[in-house]
Amino acid sequence: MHQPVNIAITGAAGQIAYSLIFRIVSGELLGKEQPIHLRLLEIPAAQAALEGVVMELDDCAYPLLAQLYYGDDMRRAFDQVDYVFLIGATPRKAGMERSELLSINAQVFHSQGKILNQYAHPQAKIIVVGNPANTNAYITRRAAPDLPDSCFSSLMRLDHNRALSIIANKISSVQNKAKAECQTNQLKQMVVWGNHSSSQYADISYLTCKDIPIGASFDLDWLDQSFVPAVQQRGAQIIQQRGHSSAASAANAILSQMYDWKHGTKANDWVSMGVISDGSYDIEAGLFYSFPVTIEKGQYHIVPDLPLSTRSHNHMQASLRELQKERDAVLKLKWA
Ligand code: NAX
Repeated sequence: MHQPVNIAITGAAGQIAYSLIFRIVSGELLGKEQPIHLRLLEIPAAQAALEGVVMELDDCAYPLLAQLYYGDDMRRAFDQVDYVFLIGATPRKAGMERSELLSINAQVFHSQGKILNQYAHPQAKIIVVGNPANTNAYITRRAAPDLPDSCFSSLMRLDHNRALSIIANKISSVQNKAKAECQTNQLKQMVVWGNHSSSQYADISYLTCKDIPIGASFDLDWLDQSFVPAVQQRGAQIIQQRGHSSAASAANAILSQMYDWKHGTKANDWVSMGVISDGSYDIEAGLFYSFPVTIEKGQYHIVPDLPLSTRSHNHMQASLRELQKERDAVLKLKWA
């Protein structure tokens, strides 16, 4: 058995956390030999629901759960924390302006960033999930100046997975073959650029299937009129069907993003991840933007020098402009 690691999850009584916590504690993220000190953070109003989640955790009798804190104390939750999942956020309510939501959640992530700065392990891996995820990551990072950029990411893996699945289905339907003929894990080098919003751009320019380039085989009209909007609108479509936003698929994406961040990306492949821009691809440095990244020894690197078509560049700049607007709006807030 290894030394225990500290894992914190905010929004722990929410629907995504309910699909995530049990998978982590069962060993799916760090293996069956890795004991876990788990910290579950919630607002005071959700403590009763959180206790219910904890009762269920007890009932699983997980051998890897070596220690558990649950409550509303950020300092206890983030003390020497190694892996952080910032999921908790205020949802948008009927009649609420997007700017109002941005302002409420900005304050949440600003205060969490400050406490992480003081208490987290200096090499912690922090994934921001609560929306608007990229701007919340920007705020969290800004409030934690003593932690390196490399500690922070925002969740873009759900969008990446959605894009893979749509393409796998498309290939299977065009070839009129069983889905097994094109598994998502045979597709490599998918990119979703930009913001986790409807301005994001799913890009198949570099896509390979069984290591053979296939990007050029898709019809541009289909890409522009069907594929790109389908990925952008998938979240809204799920809300319409289910009456709730994506939860199991979001938890699955969070687990995959952290898993790859810890264990590394596969040969000849990359993943889409919201990371701080270094100015690559004409994206303003300092903003959290989804790039293709490779990961080695726990460190991510933006894939350099991919050729960009004018079409791609235009899409990417549109998403950048949206992120700049969000950033400008939160920087106008008093506390920023
Ligand atoms: P839920 O409303 O089910 O759960 C959110 C939980 O967060 C609630 O229990 C609430 O009490 C708690 N919370 C609120 N403020 C908190 C704070 N300051 N500290 C700790 N906990 C706090 O939402 P859920 O469906 O779990 O979604 C959570 C967030 O993920 C939302 O902001 C949602 O928009 C966002 N998503 C982001 C995705 C991404 O790809 N980046 C995809 C999935 C999801 O839509």
